[in-house]
Amino acid sequence: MKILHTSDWHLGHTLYGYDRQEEQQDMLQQILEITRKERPDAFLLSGDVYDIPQPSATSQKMFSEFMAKLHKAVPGMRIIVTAGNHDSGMRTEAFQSLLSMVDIHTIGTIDKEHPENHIIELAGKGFIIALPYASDRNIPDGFHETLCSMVAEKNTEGLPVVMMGHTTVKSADFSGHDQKFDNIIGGIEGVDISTFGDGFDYLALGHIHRPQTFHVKDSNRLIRYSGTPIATSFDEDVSHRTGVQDNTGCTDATVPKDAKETKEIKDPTPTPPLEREGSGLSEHGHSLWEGSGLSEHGHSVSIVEIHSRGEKPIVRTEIVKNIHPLITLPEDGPLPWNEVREVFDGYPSNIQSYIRLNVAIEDTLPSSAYAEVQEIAKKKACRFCLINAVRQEKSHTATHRTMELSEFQQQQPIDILKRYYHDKNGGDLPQDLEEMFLEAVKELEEQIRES
Ligand SMILES: [Mn+2]
Repeated sequence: MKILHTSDWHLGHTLYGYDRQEEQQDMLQQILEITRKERPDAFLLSGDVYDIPQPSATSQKMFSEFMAKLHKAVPGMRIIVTAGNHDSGMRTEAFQSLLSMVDIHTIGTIDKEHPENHIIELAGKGFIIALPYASDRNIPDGFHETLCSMVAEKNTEGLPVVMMGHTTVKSADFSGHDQKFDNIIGGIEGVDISTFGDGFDYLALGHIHRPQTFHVKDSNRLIRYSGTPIATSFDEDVSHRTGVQDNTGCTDATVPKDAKETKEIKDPTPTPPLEREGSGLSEHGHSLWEGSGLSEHGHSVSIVEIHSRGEKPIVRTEIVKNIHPLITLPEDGPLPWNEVREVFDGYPSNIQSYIRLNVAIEDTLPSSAYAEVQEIAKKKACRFCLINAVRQEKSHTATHRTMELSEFQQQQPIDILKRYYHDKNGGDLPQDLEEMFLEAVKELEEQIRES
């Protein structure tokens, strides 16, 4: 069985108020061409089709026209679309009866009464278990295992089994993820891999925008996030962070030919205090997966081939390029305002990219900075988005060290905030912020008790 795995399209997404329709149409066109070339048996879209639960008519039209093209391009191919946390589950299913006539399955909600509705059989090829995003309490205990055993019963020929989901798995790498909009993702740690049971060969996940693979220990099973085909935030610069040497597939024009590991830039997006390590340990201390074995070359869709049940899936990526790349200047990290202004002034005027400027400051940004930047932007084709003021590390000694999971679990939320604030700003958390935070936590706890 050959599948194309993608997720997190976020159709209708705007970046700092700029419309991205043109890029999204181009992204879809590239995915169409890849599909035409690869001719998979199934096309899997693992959630976050749209950016918001009530997408505009334009976004919906973009999606439905694309589905029609996809179906026409490879007529026998199954298309399976599940809802992500950005989608409305009910809306995802609105046209299901009609779409199923052309082998398009849209699954938006958990069907406890009819679990068989989550199973799609590709005769003689394999099985797909399709699960949308759902909060823990909407998924009955052991639901994944029930589905796996239903499939196992039918699967007398030993065909491959693929599961789809939209969630956070433990130890996933969040870097670049815009958590402002995704704070309801099953806790900071996410779901233990064992939750999914062992009745699948490949788990096609959506939700985390950074592509990554987990190898389930002592088995051939793979769990993978395909990642976003085009970035939804400046921090989703996949190729930068992986330090890929061969960058032929880079989508981001800031990556030089001899791309090397760039240091992490301090940004306003929170990163989780847990840092990913070489292996993930479950609560019981045994390793559930081993580190990623697949190198990542920028934003892409994944092509997966599995020959039979129990055999190791073969994964490769097909690059998707963004016609309007997201660029952070200066390339080598923040500089003082005067220098950044010069860098921006010297940026080619004909590149239609999005621009973020990283400015190193000691106290505050010069008040004239925005006016000056607007003036420069007027002469250029690029879309200026923001100035990211990065406070210079003063003499403070950051508590920058990895915390053990057990240690982290013993921390109070306020301690985590204090640590985070200190790492970010080099000082102590102001009293008023502390009070505000404690009050919010208290309110939340009351709400949880009442519900
Ligand atoms: Mn997403």
